[in-house]
Amino acid sequence: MPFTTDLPPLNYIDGQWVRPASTAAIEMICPSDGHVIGQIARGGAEDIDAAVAAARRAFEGEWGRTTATERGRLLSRLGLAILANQEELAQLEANDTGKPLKLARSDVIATARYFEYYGGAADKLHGDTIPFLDGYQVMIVREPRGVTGHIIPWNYPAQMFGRTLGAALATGNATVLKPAEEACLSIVRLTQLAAEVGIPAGAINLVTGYGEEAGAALASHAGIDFLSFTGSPEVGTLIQKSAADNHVPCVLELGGKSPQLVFEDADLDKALPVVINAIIQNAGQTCSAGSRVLVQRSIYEKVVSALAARMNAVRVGPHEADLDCGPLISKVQHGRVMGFLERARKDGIPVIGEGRIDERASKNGFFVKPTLLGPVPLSHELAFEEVFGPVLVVIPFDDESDAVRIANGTEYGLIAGVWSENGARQIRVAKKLRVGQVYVNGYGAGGGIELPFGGFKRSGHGREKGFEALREYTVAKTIVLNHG
Ligand code: TXE
Repeated sequence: MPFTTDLPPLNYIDGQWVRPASTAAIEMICPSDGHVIGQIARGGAEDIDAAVAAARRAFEGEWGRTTATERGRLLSRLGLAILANQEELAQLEANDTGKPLKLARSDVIATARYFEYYGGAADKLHGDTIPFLDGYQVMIVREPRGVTGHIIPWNYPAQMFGRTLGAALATGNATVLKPAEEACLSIVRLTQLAAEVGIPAGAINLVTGYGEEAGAALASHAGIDFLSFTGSPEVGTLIQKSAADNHVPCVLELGGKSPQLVFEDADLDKALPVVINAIIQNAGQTCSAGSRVLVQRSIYEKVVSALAARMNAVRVGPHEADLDCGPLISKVQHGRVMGFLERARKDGIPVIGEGRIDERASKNGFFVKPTLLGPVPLSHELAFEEVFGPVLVVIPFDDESDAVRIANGTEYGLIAGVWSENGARQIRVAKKLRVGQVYVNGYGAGGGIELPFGGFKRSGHGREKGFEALREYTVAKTIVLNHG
């Protein structure tokens, strides 16, 4: 019996589950075999208007009057409710995204962690005082931004819900969320849980639908005070332009072409399994996927043959088979990744390792063989374009400065991994990389709720996760008191 869900194709606005103005629905497809697993509402501009108005009322009403401690308690309760329903959420997530069940399960635990973390952090953000003129007391208080809009992608729907709403709600904002049309059923369920634990009406408003409809309406809405977007650089540019029209600040997280630098003094036994995992996790559909491996020329042959052996052992299959990799999210993304591989073949880029698609994989699923290619010249698109699939490219380098130059040589700058046993080199290189996170002798694709995360250059700006996100979702107000 194929998995289906009876979650209703409704939006959640002002504490009520409501039909979209258009009454239309979008079918949700399981990427493992193409069957329809459920429906979501096809929300549009009218629904976004209603959601923004509800958020404003909540911000000026009951939700706006909650104390930080009360908000923290509600978020902690949501974390516990997620853990109590973790298997149901994981099944929903795996069927909706095609990711292996074990990954869906750890994603759900990470989602709970976001609410645990921000539940605990809610009353720990405090202001400051500044020494000023005689007879004056100056206070800096941190206030919520107000109504925040959130547009998020399909690669980690549940985690994205936790990441973007955890910090916004902890700091007292009222939110409007537009998840991705490709996968967001877990988010519908998480919103139900948020209502069940008592998060007041209007604090979370959910409008599902297409990016060009509901998403564009939210991004250009004059009634919001802040926007958070995770997705492609192309749409990120549109979002920033819309935000600028309304003088609304935004945080953008736009993916990357993250390098993993392997120096000749690296511990290869430690490094190589991590290097491969950093690209096959979630079938490479991770903003921080380690998609370029930069290898010092003196160890190039040794590293490439060891990486090829590991890539050849990677197994791909449907989510329920729980292998190393699942399918890609959609036919569109499948076509996009296959296009990169096809062009690389025509351009004569050698394939040096290739994973295997399991016999249980349906012909209707969006499967791609994880592929290792190299050496890839710096001028080739595979050396600088985000593929967003399980495609790892190898690029040789001569010395430390060459490695840093190549690592920084794309328009992206999200995260990086440095593999070396030389302490001075570790810190020298980490400081020179123009990225938001550097892992030394490790790689943290997608992990680290506590760690500020965000990019340089085309990878976006602003920071999500960790305590830094609490600052992002608040503004400093200066109060000058004349007691002279
Ligand atoms: O992203 P989109 P797509 C990259 C990755 C991938 C490529 C395309 O390289 O191959 O983007 O993926 C909403 N106004 N990343 O097409 O379109 C959309 O509904 C407002 C990296 O899925 O950017 C969804 O909710 N909103 C990435 C969200 O934007 C709009 C994760 C992301 O969709 C809109 C995903 C519009 N005009 C893709 N158009 C990462 N940083 O992790 C779309 N949306």
